[in-house]
Amino acid sequence: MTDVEHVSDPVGQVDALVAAVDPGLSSPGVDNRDVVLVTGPWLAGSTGLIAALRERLPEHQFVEADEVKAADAPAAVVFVVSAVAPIAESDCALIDLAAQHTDLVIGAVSKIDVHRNWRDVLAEDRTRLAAHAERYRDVSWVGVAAAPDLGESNVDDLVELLRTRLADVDTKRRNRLRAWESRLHTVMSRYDKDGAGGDRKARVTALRERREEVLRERRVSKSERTIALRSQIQQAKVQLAYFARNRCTSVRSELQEDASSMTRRRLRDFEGYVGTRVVEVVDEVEAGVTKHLTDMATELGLTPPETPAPSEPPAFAPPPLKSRRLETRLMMVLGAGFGLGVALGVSRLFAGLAPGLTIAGLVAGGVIGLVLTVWVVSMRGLLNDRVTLDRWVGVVIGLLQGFLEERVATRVVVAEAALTADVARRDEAEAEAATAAVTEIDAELREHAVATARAAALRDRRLPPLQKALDIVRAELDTRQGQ
Ligand SMILES: Nc1nc2c(ncn2[C@@H]2O[C@H](COP(=O)(O)OP(=O)(O)O)[C@@H](O)[C@H]2O)c(=O)[nH]1
Ligand SMILES: [Mg+2]
Repeated sequence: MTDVEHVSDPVGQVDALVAAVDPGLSSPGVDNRDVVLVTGPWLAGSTGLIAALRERLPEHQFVEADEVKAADAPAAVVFVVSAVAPIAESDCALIDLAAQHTDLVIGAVSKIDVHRNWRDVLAEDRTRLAAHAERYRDVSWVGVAAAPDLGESNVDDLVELLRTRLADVDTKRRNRLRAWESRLHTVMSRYDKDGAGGDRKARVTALRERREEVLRERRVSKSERTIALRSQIQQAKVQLAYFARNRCTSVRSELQEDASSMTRRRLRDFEGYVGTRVVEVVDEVEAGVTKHLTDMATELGLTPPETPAPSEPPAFAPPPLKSRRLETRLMMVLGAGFGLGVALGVSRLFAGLAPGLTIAGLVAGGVIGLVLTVWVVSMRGLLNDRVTLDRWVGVVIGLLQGFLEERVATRVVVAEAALTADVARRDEAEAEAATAAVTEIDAELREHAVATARAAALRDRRLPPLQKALDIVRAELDTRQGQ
């Protein structure tokens, strides 16, 4: 490569250097713009400095940061920082961004008219920026006062520096090298990142967690529902049996009370009345069982079991009131004896008191004896009926209780079967949904793994030439510095 070539087309020369390593690397992908970018942190004095520079160097174009695009490569970057304090790490990051595609960077410490110690600040800025990155080791720093509070502006040093550096042919070459360096660096780190699956890592982790969660949820909900159903069924058994017994006890005492105050007139209707009450209690218990089972199913998120057809209430024999003929006869005999005794007693009493009234006494004694006999016999009969009814009520309710307990047990067993089947159905549906979700997750995980492996292969293939090109660019930048 001759010097003539080098001077006439420094950009093409640098590009050729890189393309020699890999013909695919034809351009660093930047727009060379013949402008000077003047930028810096907020209020450092860029706008003021640009105004002063435009006046002093009309042959050059000066722009602020908002006038350059990301792919633009300015010919030079003037980084303005106030002399009020040394730069911070955030300022260095700003320089990195501004000088991404440009090698020529000049540091300008502004407002030196008001900050007497600006030289110390400048020295500190130089040290800090050099420490931030190797490439800034040889950055030139100058002090400026573009818009001083008093007197003339002072940008002479900067103007002088810009004039010589922009006229230097080597500047273009170095700028191009710098553009290549950052381009190669960016491409390499992208290959690196893709190959390591960095972008996918968060998604892959999220997918793995979701997969675990789906499986765990499934396990938990399955066993939870089964356990809950079992315990609810046990409770239903106990509570409903107690409910049925309780109803029987209260209806028994109600009916027995009725029986104990039974009158002869109500005697005939009593059997029918007991029959009605029995049917009512059966209906009540059936309704109670239905409600309990329905509530239970709803609470467990299951379909309530079907209500079976109502069953026939238990049949019972009528009260044994008529089979008392023998006893009645005996009572008649005893009553007659008792009546005769009373009649004799009364007639004697009359005879003793007034002998003239013996006949009347006999008649009166006979009448009283007869009345008493009839009364005693009928009282005895009623009392006997009451006792019979009381016992009969006990038997009927005993039958009813047995019937209800069996009915409750049967219904709970039937409901348990239906609900268990429902749980199984739901479990199966959930298992299917979970399997589908896991399959989908696995497919995506596989996709990521394949894509990452592909990116890693690409990285392994692409990195060596890129690294070689980068080494060459860096070597160029290092050895020909300051030419
Ligand atoms: N004393 C002094 N003040 C300056 C100087 N340059 C700019 N300033 C003041 O600093 C402030 C910010 O200036 P400006 O150029 O707008 O800064 P920008 O935000 O970086 O564009 C303004 O109040 C200016 O008057 C300077 O050289 N000396
Ligand atoms: Mg401004």
